[in-house]
Amino acid sequence: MKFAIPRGRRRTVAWMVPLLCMLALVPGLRPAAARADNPIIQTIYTADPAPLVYNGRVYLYTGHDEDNSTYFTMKEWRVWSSADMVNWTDHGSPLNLASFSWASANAWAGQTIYRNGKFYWYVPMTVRATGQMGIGVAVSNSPTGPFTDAIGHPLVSNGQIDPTVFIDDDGQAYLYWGNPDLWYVKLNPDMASYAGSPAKIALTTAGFGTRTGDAARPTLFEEGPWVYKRNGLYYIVFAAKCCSEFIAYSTAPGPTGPWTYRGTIMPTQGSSFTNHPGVIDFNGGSYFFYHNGALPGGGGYTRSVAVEKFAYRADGTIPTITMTTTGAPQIGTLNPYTRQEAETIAWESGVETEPAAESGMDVGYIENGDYLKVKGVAFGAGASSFTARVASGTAGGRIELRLDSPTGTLAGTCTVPGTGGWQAWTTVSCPTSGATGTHDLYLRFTGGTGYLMNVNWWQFGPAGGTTGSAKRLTWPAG
Ligand code: FUB
Repeated sequence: MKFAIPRGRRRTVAWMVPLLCMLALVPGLRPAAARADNPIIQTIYTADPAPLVYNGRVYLYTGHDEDNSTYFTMKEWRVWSSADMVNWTDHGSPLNLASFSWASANAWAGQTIYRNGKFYWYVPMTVRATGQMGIGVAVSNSPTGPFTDAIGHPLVSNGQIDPTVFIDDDGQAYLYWGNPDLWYVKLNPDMASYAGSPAKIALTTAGFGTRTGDAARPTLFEEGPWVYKRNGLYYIVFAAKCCSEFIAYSTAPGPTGPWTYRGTIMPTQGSSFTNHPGVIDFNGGSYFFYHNGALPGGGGYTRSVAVEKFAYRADGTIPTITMTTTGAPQIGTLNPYTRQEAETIAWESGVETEPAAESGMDVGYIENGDYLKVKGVAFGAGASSFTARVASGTAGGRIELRLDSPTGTLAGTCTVPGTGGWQAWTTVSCPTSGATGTHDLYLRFTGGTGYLMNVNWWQFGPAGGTTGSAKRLTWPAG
């Protein structure tokens, strides 16, 4: 089903294309457009990243800044995932304010953790009955949901925000949260109740640095704590000072301190007066997630999640990390000979995503000249065919398969017919040639005016394979 989203940001992205083409003519600037893969999500504005490593993938939980926001107008949370840190799959929104009968507004920064076969997502919201911020917990059997309210009421509610959750090696789980204070409570093994009472972590200047000019907040701690343990050392990374914020961190020998302030991780940068950290180790590397206002139309209330790879120093301290437009390097390559969701994207121009009636999400709102970039696609000895699951409520269009840029080598063109509806799915296939080795793949959409088609998934057939027919096929849904 089509639903209306303000399209101002999309149009602003589109006007960049001629500019980038002109820049491409300047010696030394040619690859700039193709390399800009950070922020990692471009279809909507996202904020407050909370990554979780599970089963060989990074699941990324974010908030969603509404287009044209003039406040933290946030109604839902979103989930994305990636195995390679550059191509991110959109899993939609499995949790929103309506999931909590007691909540009324402000779907702000949360975090998800795995325990005993279930995923627990801690999120702050306004409690309707009190008008104060409280923290709820949602639960699911899957990292991508659906999530439901685990207890039917706030887990904690003291007007403060930004929960982070951590399970120590002895199995004790801790929930931390706060702005302006820093609170914690020991969670019970069910992850949805707690023993004892919430307590404050003492905000000392030795522990959290010195802020000047604000007597009410003598330390740098502002909000957005992210607690974890690495090589026996406990870390709390947090948004520091306001406003604009920077990201700082402290370490401790135990989960509740005593904390020692260690300095800046990410200086104030990036057109958003907030920032928000999420830190993981994945596949042998360390990654720092944050948000900024780098997308067109971006700013303090229209933020976007980005990521950088970094290396801890030998003593466990964290180097200064600077925002980039390139982001983290790709881990491995993407296999085009297995089915890939169309909503697995490194970069895009002009498209949006939506729930697909037959499965998962689809890419929609596609107009002439829009494109998807999928990074580091390993064609190997060569592809001979391309198959895509498509729908069109108009007359359809064409999918051009281009290598390394939206105007790069054309490896094939698939014609998409009108199918009688935006969720009336059919499968089309076309021959391809010249796609060998590893390339960034661009699915560039062409056709008439207005919306052309939706795409649910795609897959190449290898040279010598059996899916090289140019005819239109009708395959079962899913
Ligand atoms: O996204 C709303 C609020 O902005 C978060 O809860 C804070 O951490 C800040 O990023």
